[in-house]
Amino acid sequence: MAKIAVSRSHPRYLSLFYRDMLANGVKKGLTSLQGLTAHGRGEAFDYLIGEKTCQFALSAIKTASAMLILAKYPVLSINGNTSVLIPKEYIQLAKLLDAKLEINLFHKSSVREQKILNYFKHLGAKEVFLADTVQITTIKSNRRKISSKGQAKADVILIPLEDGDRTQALISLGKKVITIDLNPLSRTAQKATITIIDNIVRAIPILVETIRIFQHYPRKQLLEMVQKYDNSTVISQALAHIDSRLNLLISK
Ligand code: PTJ
Repeated sequence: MAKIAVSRSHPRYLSLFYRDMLANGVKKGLTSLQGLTAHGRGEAFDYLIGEKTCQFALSAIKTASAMLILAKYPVLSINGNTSVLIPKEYIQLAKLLDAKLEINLFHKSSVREQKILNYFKHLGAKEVFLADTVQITTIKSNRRKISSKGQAKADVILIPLEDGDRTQALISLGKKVITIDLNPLSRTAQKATITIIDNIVRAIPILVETIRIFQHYPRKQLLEMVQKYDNSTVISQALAHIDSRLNLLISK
């Protein structure tokens, strides 16, 4: 990736850093132009949340870790934004879980698909699947295309940064979907089995560390965590957190 030209002393350094990363991603043909506006929507929600990993996100991350460890065939979905924001940590996660990596683009482009695949291989990913002949017939967009070796066979799928109808369609097919989305109101956030309401750049490293610890836990304990989890509570807690932050600011 190109060097990021932002001074570390800038009060919004991290925000500018990730914007630059995505802008470089567009220049390299990895991220879609639309990915920049999608990131802006995420940033707006990050402001409302307070730009930190909250308790509701940690609770979702813990359950997601348990679910991914218990999964028989976990698949991690990659799009143009995730491919530049946290590629190394994503590959690390796949190795840790022995999970499959699959590229699923919303804005159709076989050239971009191939560039993301090459980039992941260059960073050390062994195998990366592309969408092939399998289609989820209930979906109209490009998200209907999945891999016969990846999501078609998966029992648990991580689908971050997506406000779409794929999550509901995959759940209707009997699969479990974990998402990471700063917007608790997005369709994917609302429909997923587990919604991690946090910035992907903060959430994935915590997910990796939690999985490292939970891998030593007994299966029964992990199963209990998954059974006890209620996603609607987590979404309500995120909305209540935003509401109380705004009320506090209004009363100041
Ligand atoms: O590379 P492609 O063609 O697959 O396109 C990727 C995007 C992200 C452009 C595409 O999937 C898209 O249009 O996404 P949406 O439907 O806008 O959904 C993206 C969701 O991710 C929104 O709900 C954002 O709030 C959220 N989001 C954006 N940046 C982050 C984020 N959530 C967590 N961390 C972020 N950094």
